[in-house]
Amino acid sequence: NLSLIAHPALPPEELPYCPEVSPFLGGPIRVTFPPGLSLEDIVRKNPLVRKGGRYRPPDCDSLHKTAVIIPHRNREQHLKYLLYYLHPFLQRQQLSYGIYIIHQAENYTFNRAKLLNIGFKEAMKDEDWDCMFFHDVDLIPEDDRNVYICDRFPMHVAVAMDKFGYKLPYKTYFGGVSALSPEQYMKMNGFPNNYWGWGGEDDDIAVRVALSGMVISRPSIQYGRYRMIKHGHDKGNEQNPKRFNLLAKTRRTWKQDGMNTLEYKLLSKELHPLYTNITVFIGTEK
Ligand code: BGN
Repeated sequence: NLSLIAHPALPPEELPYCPEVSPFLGGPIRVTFPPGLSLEDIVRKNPLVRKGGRYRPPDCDSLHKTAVIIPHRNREQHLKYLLYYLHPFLQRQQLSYGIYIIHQAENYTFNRAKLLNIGFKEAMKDEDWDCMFFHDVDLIPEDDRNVYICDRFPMHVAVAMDKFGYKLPYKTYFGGVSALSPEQYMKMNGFPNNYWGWGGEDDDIAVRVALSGMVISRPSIQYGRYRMIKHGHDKGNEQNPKRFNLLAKTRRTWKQDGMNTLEYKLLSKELHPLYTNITVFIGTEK
């Protein structure tokens, strides 16, 4: 019996394509934070996830290859809950995917956008991903019809967050979760490297989308729903007082700052059971 012996080790080329719409989608997700959850529990619940947090559907060839890039420092609890929800969510969507944690070493000021640039670069060394999801660690998606695939234009995905009353806080908001194809990403020279601390880098990214001749695409407000995990103030991520000035100059700076000027020191790349952990030294503000 061919199907018995050949399954599930069939190479993807020999499997039928996955359907346009996954039959496993369940719609709304009730998000809670079970106490005592461990990474081992999550590993046990996701037997098909391979080393480095990689997955492909066992019985069909996925039409999509998505990398999820998560900037990180000192948020282990948040990461655990995100992984707990994200792995089954992406599997129900029948995606081929990989999850990358980009960990900023040392205690200098945090730089979210630069970590995202590094995540893009490192993930593309592994695989020819067709879509990158740039994902804050404290946002849990609440509906699996919010499919993690790219669109014709850079997509702002976290359009309905609980903390903003499930609507956009303002029209050009681009924070939380966004998704770009490698082509879209390179067209805007990636993200800025010079926003140290909290705020403004997402607005800069939105400006870059426009300056590079694109527009923002968004999922439906019914699907792009997120629950934010409550947290106190992060040390080392104070509000950036320069953000207003930086943002006023984006038009003049975006071509000179971004993927073409990205510098960092790769300290380690480890394949954990649920994610690839990339630890980098990114220096500090000059
Ligand atoms: C905005 C921040 C964003 C942040 C949202 C939501 C700035 C720049 C001011 C010109 N932008 O105000 O970075 O994601 O609030 O919290 O601070």
